[in-house]
Amino acid sequence: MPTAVVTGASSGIGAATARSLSAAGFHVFCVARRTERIEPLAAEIGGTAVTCDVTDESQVAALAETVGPSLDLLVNNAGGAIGTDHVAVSDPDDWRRMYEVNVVGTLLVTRALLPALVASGAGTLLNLGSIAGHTPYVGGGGYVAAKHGVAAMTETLRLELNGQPVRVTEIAPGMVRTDEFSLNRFSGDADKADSVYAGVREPLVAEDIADAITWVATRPQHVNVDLMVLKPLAQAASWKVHREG
Ligand code: 8X3
Repeated sequence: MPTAVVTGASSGIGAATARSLSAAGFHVFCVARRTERIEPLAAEIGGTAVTCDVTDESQVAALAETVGPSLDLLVNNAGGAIGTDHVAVSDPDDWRRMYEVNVVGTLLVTRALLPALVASGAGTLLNLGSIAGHTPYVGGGGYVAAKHGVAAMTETLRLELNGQPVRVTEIAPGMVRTDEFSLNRFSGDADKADSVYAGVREPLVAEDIADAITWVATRPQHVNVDLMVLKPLAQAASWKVHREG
């Protein structure tokens, strides 16, 4: 049975991806900090729950031990946004935290699991970027900067791994309505989180992205999808969203 690691599996795109990959025949290591979220998910899909903070090197080393010497697919999904402050008034601690979880966390997990992906002889590494990683928007601030970092890291990795049996993909979602992304961005303020999606007829949902990830992962091994950008029909760009009412 092919194996997959999904980080940030406790909610949203990560949880949906774990389910989707399991349905496609993968044994999924569901990775997140919140054990109480990933244990029932792993039980539901017959996977393995691994409690791990991706920004903690020793916890990531323990994750690699649990996964073992060979791995077919790594989905670096853990990440998130904090606030929508303009650059001029941004809190550097917010930027540090966003860089830490989106960029350094992805680096640590990639570094630890890359030998196993290579050892499989047919590995796939898939990073969750964002449209924010390609086009800046007002208030995008540290999130835009961090996701540009993820995009750059993904391209760099593809260059450095050329000749190795590991495919490298970036999935770049636009507006996806998940249980936690906007709530976290606005420190639990449900009204602010809801306003992100106000009047948008049909934002993407986590399952839409999970579908795309599973499609990319199940292409024949010689097919490398470099970048996939997914937005709802109502979103022409991060800053151009059609709202009704
Ligand atoms: C999420 C997309 O537009 O909120 O990565 O930055 S956006």
